[in-house]
Amino acid sequence: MTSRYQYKLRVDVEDFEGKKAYSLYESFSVESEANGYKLRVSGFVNGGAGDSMSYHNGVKFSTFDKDQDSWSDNCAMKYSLGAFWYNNCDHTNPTGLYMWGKDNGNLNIGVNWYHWKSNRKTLKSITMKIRRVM
Ligand SMILES: [Ca+2]
Repeated sequence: MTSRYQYKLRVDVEDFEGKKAYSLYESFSVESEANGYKLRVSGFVNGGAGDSMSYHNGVKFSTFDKDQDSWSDNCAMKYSLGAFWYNNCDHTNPTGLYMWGKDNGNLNIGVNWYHWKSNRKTLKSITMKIRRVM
């Protein structure tokens, strides 16, 4: 998918109090459909948000109807309610529910970035941008 060139990833996070931070990853790629769109992300640089993506490195992409996560159950359907590179299950959930800053309950259903605001606090936005480097 992105294997022909090399890319870096920038993630911007924002909470409902207007605070912002970011994280950079010097290398980002996604493997082919045959490999389950496995995520390759490395080279973390801290822009204040902390590293909540490395936990997702090396896992396949999961959706409600395609469980490729590391949990015995289905993260997308039973825990995070999104679609992402779920492991067991997530440190960030950018496609989770928009909850206007309300806390997640015992699940992780909202938009969150664990290493910035914990997995309880839901965020206003998480923006992921990639840029070709080679
Ligand atoms: Ca599973």
